[in-house]
Amino acid sequence: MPAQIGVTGLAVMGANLARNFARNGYTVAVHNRSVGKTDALLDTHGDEGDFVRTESLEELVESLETPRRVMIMVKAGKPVDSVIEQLVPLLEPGDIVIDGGNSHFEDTRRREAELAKQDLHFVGVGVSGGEEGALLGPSIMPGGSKQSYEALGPMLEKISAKYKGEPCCAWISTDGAGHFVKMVHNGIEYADMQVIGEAYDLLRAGAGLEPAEQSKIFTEWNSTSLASFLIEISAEVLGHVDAATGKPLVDVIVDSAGQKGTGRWTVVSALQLGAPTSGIAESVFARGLSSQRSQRALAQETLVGHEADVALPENFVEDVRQALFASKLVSYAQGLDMLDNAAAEYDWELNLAEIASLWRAGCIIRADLLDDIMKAYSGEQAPENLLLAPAFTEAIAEAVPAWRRVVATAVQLGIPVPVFSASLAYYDGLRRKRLPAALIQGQRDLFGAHTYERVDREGTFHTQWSGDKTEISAVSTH
Ligand code: NBP
Repeated sequence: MPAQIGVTGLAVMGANLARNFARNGYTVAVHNRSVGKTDALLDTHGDEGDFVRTESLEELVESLETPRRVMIMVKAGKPVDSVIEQLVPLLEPGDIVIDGGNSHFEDTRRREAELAKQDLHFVGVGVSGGEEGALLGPSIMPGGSKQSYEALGPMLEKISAKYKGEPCCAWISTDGAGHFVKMVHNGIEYADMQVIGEAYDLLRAGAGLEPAEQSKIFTEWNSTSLASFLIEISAEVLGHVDAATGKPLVDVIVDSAGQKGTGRWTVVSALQLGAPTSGIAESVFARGLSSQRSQRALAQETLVGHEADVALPENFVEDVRQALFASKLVSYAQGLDMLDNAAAEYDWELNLAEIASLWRAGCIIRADLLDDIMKAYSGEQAPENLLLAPAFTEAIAEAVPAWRRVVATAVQLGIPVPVFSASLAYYDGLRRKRLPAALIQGQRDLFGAHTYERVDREGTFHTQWSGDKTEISAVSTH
């Protein structure tokens, strides 16, 4: 019997996705550049379903039913182009090439356009959930043509995570939209992890709570509006004791956070789109700063803190929980707003309610909150910003007093809270009646004749700063 899908690239993600397809009843042809990984997969898990062992891309393609579905799960970047180059001459019009790796969405746009010229579908698929998700059910964000989704979607939906029985997989939009949405998911993930880290730091350095005590607090928080996978695993990490030293594991881990690049991509893209994602950006910068170990070592000896000796607010732990919740909401608001910006720029039809629904299970940012976010965008009139959806306007308003207390206390104590404070600044910036941008427009007009608009009249104006300072109507050069 011909195989229904082929997977090439059988490192951890590819092998687990192949097993997931097989466990769900599909016949899966498997291939890896070096045959050892293929044999290792089949030796260990070959009895989990119907696999077809292949040693070359020719064999892989020959083993598939038409239209062929070939999923590439190799390292992102040049290896993907190399595999595509080898695959294309073997395929026929209508076949579907799927890239399930963490490719940059611009690469996906380029590849989709190139393959479309040869009547081949190229589908960039965002897959979230790590190794375990790939095996047990990830959150899946496919882009590419709608037509390709008809042939591929049901299979992806079947292997995806389920939230109350609903698949966490749906067609996102054309070309690179799936990889773009996955990238923004990762940006939100960075911010989500950082705000949890800031809460931990405040409770440790501010309130003197040991990791084991904090583990219990995080477990309690996991039954509040913060309930999420990341809070759950934070409780687990904080509760873990290092076998070698008997110390909390978190105390023996070097405080320098790594990154593979998707957070950075999100920020670069946000800057290009002009989308204000300050919380996400600060979370990427915070990882960068943490890894500047030699500068930090020197600064610890040199830079003065002048921390104030302030008393903690009365209900500090609850205040921190609320500040964490509010900051997290802002990260989601910024990420979703960035998707709106991208939809306009790249001509994608992004359904934010559906995207939030895909993140409710399987992925790293899965959280109870996402069901509420989905509902907020499901009405007739989608809010312009998540924070403007009535339920969230109310929820964040309740947290504001605690949020301000926490940020003010952190500043006094010299505890850095870049995402808590950037998120609060975003919130205030959004709601403020007048922003200092008016002065910036004045400055720009003075040094560069960039013109300005007035609050009381339509049109574009310029003051003749170097002349008699009269105002003239002008053509905008914003
Ligand atoms: P890796 O990213 O470590 O890539 C290893 C695979 O790429 C092996 O199968 C290797 O073949 C193959 N490969 C390389 Br390297 N260069 C190749 C080339 N020129 N031609 C053909 N094959 C080549 O695998 P992974 O960790 O399973 O990740 C796969 C994708 O999934 C990546 O894009 C990654 O970023 C993404 N990912 C996603 C998540 C998630 O949570 N969504 C997690 C982890 C990874 P070989 O065995 O012959 O060397």
